Order: sequence, then structure tokens, then C-alpha cells
Amino acid sequence: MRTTWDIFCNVVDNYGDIGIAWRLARGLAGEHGLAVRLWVDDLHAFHRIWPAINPDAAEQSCEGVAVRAWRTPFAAAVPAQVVIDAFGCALPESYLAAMSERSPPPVWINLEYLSAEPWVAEHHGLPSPHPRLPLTRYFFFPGYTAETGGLLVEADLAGRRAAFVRAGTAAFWRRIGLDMPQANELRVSLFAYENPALPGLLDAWAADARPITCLVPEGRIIPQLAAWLAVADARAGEAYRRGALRLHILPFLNQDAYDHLLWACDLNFVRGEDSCVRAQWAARPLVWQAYPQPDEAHWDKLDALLAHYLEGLNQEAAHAVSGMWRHWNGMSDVDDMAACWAAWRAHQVAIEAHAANWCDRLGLAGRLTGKLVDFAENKIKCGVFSNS
Ligand code: TRH
Repeated sequence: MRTTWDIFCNVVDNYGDIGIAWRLARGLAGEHGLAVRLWVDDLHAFHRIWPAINPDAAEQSCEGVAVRAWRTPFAAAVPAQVVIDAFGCALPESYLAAMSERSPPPVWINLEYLSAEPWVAEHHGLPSPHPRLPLTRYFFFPGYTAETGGLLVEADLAGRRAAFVRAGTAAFWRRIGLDMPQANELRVSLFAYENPALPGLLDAWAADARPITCLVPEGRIIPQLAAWLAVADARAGEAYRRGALRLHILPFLNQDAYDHLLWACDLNFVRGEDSCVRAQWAARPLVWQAYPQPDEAHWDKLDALLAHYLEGLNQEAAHAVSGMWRHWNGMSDVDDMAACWAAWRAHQVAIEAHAANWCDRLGLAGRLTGKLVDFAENKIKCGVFSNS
């Protein structure tokens, strides 16, 4: 009998929550052969990253995953053997009660946000007894070291990416309406939150000595982009030229096509959590905009990832990368954008080589789906079901 898994995803905002929950569900079902049910409270957000999803269906099956609309009040459902609440979302009370009535109770795991901060390893796997019910919830922390829950990645990703880079880029560019890049051209993807540093970056690109093509999937950055272009709106399918810079607005892509964009570009501006990890697996240089948090808590996250990411890169190139990342995230101790961009350009070759090496090293953290399955199966085998 296949082990049954329930994943609960409450979409707080944006696409990271559902993006990660969907990637995880696909991996557990497709690679591990598990019976996975994914409960999502916002199927419209889901539909955006995976258009095959019907946003109005209470129940549907997609890619071997049973997808369920998570509605209030919550309809009675028999809990799975393993229950995951993604990012600490509160499970429905009736479902929790049903969990506590199961014998043995399910293995209950809270999948946390990813961080490169050192405390993550100490907290990974810790139990927390429920205050009332005979249930124990375990904290599962993704991370960049072997002591953590590792990173979301498919077993065949490196092979698929290599095949795409070898033979698939021309078709990809054609599909989105572009020619192959010129020899000295830089292709950049831009996925970002509103950002006061954007006009400075676009100015620097427009003034670059070599052509730059920037591909922008539709999203929150568009109004700011339109303002810089001095146009009323910018829509998918439109293209603009300012100096050395060509800007192409793309439709929002499905999750797999977005990977192709990351693999095809020379540099990727990414944000949040999932696109940041995908850009690292793309083995290309990236600039990360961390999800803004109160009291600038995201700056610690950014510096923690930089500290890992820059290991092994020569000092000047490392300075150029951290200058770009920190300036892009509003950290004040860095040069203006023109200087940051000039430094990045000056060290581009070293930065590109480093991105490929980093991607090889990332594997040392382990694959999150496999680690999660081992963790849950161990708990099932050991019969660690009570909250003692
Ligand atoms: O959308 P985000 O800003 O999500 C954020 C973060 O996850 C953040 O950590 C979390 O706290 C907050 O939501 C609530 O960025 P992220 O994580 O990169 O997720 C974007 C998803 O959208 C990712 O799965 C890739 C996908 N995507 C597409 O499928 N098509 C596209 O065209 C683009 C640009 C992204």
C-alpha cells in the first residue's frame, strides 16, 4: 500500500507558497510514488503557475496529485498517514480532531521557509507537542547544509537542464518571439517586487557598451517599468528599446517554462524563495531580492545566503556580487547602481564560472523530497506517534 500524504497550503500572497507546495507534491507523487493530496485555499494563484489547474473545481487530479479546494467550513476527510502544513498554516480544527482520533496518529510535519542562517540546522527536526491533543508536530527546515532538510530539486533536473542548454534554447527563444542572442549580448530575466533601485538598474543597462535584452514576465514590477519607459502600461507581447537595452514583456509562464527562461538567460533577477532556488539550480548568475519582512529581517537572510554563496569566489568578484545583491535589497552601505553594475560586468566571467560551481556544490545539502520521505518513514517505523 502506498503511504498517504496530505499537504495543506494557505496562499498568503504571491506565488511562493503554492509554488513550493506544488513542486513538493509533484515530487512526492512522481518520484516517490506516494498517494498525495494537496489542499489549496487559492486555486486562482495555483492556476497562474500551473494553467492546467481548474480554479473552480473542488476536486481534480493533476500530475498524479489529488488536488482539493481547501474551503471553510472544511468538509470531513480521513487524514493521511503523513500530514504537512506548509509554512505553519493552521490546519482546520475538524481535521486536527480527526488526526488525533487516528491510531496511530499521522506523522505531522510543519514545512518551514528556507533560510541559509546557521540556526536552521539546530531547529531542523525538532518536535513540538500539541497543547491539547495527543499529536506531535515536527519542524522541517529546508536549508543549504547536510544537517538541514535540504533543497527542493528533482532527481533529473541537471540532465534536463543540460539537454535544454545543448539543444533547446533556439526553440525556446523562438517560442517567446526572440532570435538567438548576438555574440556579445546579455540576456537577463527580471522577476521582482516593486524596487526603488529599478530605475538606476535600467539606466545602467541602457548605458551599457554591449546589448542587453531583459525579459520580464508580467507581474508586480510592470507599473514601475512602465513609469521608467514613460508609457501608460506595458503588456505581454510588447517590446521597448532604450539605448543598449531591449525590454520584452512576457506572459506569466508556467512553472516549467519559467525554469527554461532561467536556464536560457545569462543572468536572472529573482525574488522570494522558490525562484531564488530555481535560479541557483540554473547554474547561472543571479541577483536575489529577498521577500521584504518587518524590521528588515530579510537582510539577515540575504547576508546569510551571500556568506554561503560567495565561498570560493575571488575577493573582487565576491564584492561585486554582494554589492549588486545588497543594493538591489536597499541595504545602504553600497555604491550607486551604476557602480554596482560596472563592477558586476567587470567580473562577469568569474561570476559565471562560480554560478556553475555553486550549482554542483548545492547537491551536498541533499534533496528535500527524499529527506522528507526518510524523515516521515522513520517516524512511522519507530512508531513515534505519541507526544511523549
Ligand atoms: O512569488 P514570490 O514572491 O513568493 C513569496 C516567497 O515565497 C516568500 O518567501 C513568501 O514568504 C511569500 O511568497 C509569501 O516568489 P517565489 O518564492 O520565487 O515564488 C514564485 C513562484 O512563481 C515560483 O514557483 C516560480 C513561479 N513562477 C512561474 O511559475 N512563472 C513565472 O513566470 C514566474 C516569474 C514565476
